Amino acid sequence: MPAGSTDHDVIIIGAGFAGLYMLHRLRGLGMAARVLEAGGGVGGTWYWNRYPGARCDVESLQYSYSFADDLQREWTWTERYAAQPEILRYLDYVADRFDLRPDIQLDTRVTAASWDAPGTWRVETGGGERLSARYLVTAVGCLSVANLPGLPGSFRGPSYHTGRWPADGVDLSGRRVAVIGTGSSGIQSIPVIAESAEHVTVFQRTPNFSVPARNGPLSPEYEQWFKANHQDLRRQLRTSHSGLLASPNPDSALAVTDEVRGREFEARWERGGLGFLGSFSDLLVNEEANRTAAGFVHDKIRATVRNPAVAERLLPGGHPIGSKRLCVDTGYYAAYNRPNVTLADLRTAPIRELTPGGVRTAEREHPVDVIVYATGFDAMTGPLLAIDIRGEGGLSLRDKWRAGPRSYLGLMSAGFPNLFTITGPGSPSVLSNMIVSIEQHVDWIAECLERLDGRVIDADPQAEDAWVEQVNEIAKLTLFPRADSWYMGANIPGKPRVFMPYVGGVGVYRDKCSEVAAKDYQGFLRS
Ligand code: N01
Repeated sequence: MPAGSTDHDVIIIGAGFAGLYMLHRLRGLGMAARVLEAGGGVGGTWYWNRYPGARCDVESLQYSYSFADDLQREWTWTERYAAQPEILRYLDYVADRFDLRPDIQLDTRVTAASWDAPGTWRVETGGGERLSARYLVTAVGCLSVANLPGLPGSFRGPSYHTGRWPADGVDLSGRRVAVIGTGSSGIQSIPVIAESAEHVTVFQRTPNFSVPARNGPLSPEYEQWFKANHQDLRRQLRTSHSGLLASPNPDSALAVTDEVRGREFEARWERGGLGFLGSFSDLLVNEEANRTAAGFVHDKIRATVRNPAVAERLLPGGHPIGSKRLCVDTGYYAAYNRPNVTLADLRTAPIRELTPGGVRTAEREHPVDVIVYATGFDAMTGPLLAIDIRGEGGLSLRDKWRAGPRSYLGLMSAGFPNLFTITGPGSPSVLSNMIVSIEQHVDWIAECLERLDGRVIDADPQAEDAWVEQVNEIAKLTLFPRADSWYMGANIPGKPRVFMPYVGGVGVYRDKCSEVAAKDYQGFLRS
């Protein structure tokens, strides 16, 4: 299809896993696509999150593209869980391997996009460039807008957010470091920073559940087996609940004896990783079942942390395990046995202000040289709403989503024709192996564009309403809404409290999307 009166057929925003694959697929269809990327390189989340200890919590062989047999044969991962530099090398390799770079424009932040009827998206960049395309695809990631808490006072030393870590690294050796936040980023970075820092003070507002990764070198035998069975394993990932090979146990935690339950938890704790939540089928839907898993982790924390008072302060209590993203760590709890790690519990002594030389809580001043903000992201909607997106009749996405995101299948939002949102709110996205979800969305969008053959598509508002209701209804059947999590928008002051991802599972969701396409895009309007 020729670009016609627009500069490009498609503009893709973002050059992470999603944007790179989208570009590759569109090239295969003969479409003229341009990727606009804010960063100075490709990689998306893996370009920005370079903090010490940054590592994927999904196993490397599963957290990789499946679309090209050659690619998966050629690439060798070194560890069970890949560290950030290795994933970034992989994405750079992919960009070169498929010759994607000529169509990727780096250092280009999209600031606005508006629909110009009957069929053009007009896109503006921070550098003042104006581009147009018939279709717009966002590949902006779910966790790419950093949340900085804006504490009162001022600190004279350097401070860094984990998700905006300087590309040339930061030398923290011999420094007194404050780490604010104990989500996945804090929990991964604290033990690594503690190895070289003079002192680490951890400012914890909410204790989090974490399970051991049991990371290590990837065994050549396992890799060979995975590659030999690539097709079948990838099919299993695509049809599973979470996009992971986690072998979920179909039994209820309450239907077995204490001994059997303990053995199952222990086996999964020893194996390491997110599969712990698959110990029993009802951990995320039944509070009593959930408490058994939480109690098991509490015992592990008590057994690991030598100072009983510190151990008690590390016990997560206010939310069911798994209702906030489960953390996967290497040596997190044991780090509190080090003489150079101190826990500052913000529940008993909140942060009052930053001082020139440190952080003052209600209790005392903690002198530090560097502050690391591991304070998370304005998740899921943040990256989309950071762009001033305007659809039919100037409708602003910020206005439409004021009370929470509304989309059909997480793929399109009614009133914003020809705009596709890869892993948008209302799709499994962050509750799944992101690569499985990204590939599914990219394939669905590519097929849709091919079949549209230049026509305009929009979500039917009725189909959207029904989908939003379904997303909410399924979430209510689970324990997820019980937590003040970023899934709920609860970490950002003023953000509407709505459970944003689709919790029904990637297999069920994939079937639904395929069925919609097979029924001639049921629930979408074309003109
Ligand atoms: O962010 P978070 P993250 N004062 O929002 C605290 C993915 N990820 O960057 O819970 C003091 O989870 C906040 O406290 P509270 C993964 O999906 C993946 O760690 O709001 N503290 C919390 O402890 C993950 O879930 C990997 O009370 C403040 C922390 O900061 C997601 O990214 C690695 C505060 C933020 O935790 C986000 O993780 C890393 C304040 N004013 C991340 N404001 C992988 O392994 C916030 N906090 C792939």
